[in-house]
Amino acid sequence: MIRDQETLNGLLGTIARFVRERLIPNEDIVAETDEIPADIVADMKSMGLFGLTIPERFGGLELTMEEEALVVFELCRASPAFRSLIGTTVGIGSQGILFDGTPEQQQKYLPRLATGELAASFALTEPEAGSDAASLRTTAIREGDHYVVNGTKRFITNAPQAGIFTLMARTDPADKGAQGVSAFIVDADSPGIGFGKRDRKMGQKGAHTCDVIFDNVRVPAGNLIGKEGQGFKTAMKVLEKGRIHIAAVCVGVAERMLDMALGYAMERRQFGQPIAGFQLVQAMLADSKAEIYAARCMVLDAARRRDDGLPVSTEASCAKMFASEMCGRVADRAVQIFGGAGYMSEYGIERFYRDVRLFRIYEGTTQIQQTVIARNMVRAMGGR
Ligand code: COS
Repeated sequence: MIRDQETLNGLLGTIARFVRERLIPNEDIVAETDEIPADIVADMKSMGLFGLTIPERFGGLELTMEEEALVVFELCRASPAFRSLIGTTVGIGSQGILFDGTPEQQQKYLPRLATGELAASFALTEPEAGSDAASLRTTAIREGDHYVVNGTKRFITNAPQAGIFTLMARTDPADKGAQGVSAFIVDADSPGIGFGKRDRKMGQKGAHTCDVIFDNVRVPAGNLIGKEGQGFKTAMKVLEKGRIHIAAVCVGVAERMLDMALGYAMERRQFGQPIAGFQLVQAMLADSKAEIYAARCMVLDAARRRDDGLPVSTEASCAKMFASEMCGRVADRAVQIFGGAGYMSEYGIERFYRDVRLFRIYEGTTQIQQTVIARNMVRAMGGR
């Protein structure tokens, strides 16, 4: 937790300057090469960005959810690939260890995650288990003091860079649902782990995903997170927090796209004046501004509730659903304001248009968020 406003403002100012001076000038290179330059990765490590959410006693910044959201708003005014580099380590890859890991597991892994020496990935999705996460088929069968893991995980973000995986696997093959699932920490260099080819994606160049194949991988029993059969709940807790984080990502990227659209509308002249003077263009700018503001308020409210220890399942899903859909609408309007130029690569806005499409899909689709929100409403009334 950052204890005073001045220090927080200092951190946010440093990130804003880093985005302006280092990240934005490198966006084209990242898009062309599908890599984040090594010197930028080094800068991100030295700024402590890999340790945003790790407790201070393990060397991290231990930001509250609200502080994390404010940092993410700033960081995401650049291509989302930069945030993605730290995203799984500060988020879904590490938080299971923090929430439900033993003190020994925390001491062993969190300090190296905080410095960026080790990257963490989250291995839940499978070829046949995406939205229906509880149907996963990867097995982890106890043999003496180890579990033997077999199965394939799909679209695993940062897998090529990962030092560890937070893995969800079925320890009770007789149970086909959530109760049979357990969570593990798996070292990425364990014998038997194989990696698929890097996925070729619509956008988010520089952020890497691939299949991870577990072939008789022996995982020490001491790497079980929590108890057998509790892994699905760990995953849900991790994803719930992750949804607030992704909603913050959407706000940051939408603000950047709106800045670009406004800048273009002020410069581009048609019918003898800048197009920003035309009311139909103004409507697109104003709708975007209002929707970003609404999403920003939702993110901060959900974050503060979580910091206060209140349940946020509904609020996290509302924020993720609204912010990601909002981001898609802002991207569409921004391309429209750019007109023909919006369709051309050199203006950069079409890249964001492709990048942000993912936000409505990953870490729970819009339809999953709707399901969670409505189920919570029905259950609160005593239904099922
Ligand atoms: N926090 C803690 N526990 C939670 C929880 C949360 N936010 N959400 C659910 N749980 C618990 C439930 O309480 C339940 O435990 P009990 O049986 O003891 O009551 C258990 O987890 C199973 O929950 P549920 O019955 O709701 O599970 P379902 O299989 O019906 O699935 C959805 C629920 C659809 C919400 C879940 O599968 C999901 O979130 N899917 C999307 C997964 C996803 O985001 N994938 C993206 C890729 S990973 S980056």
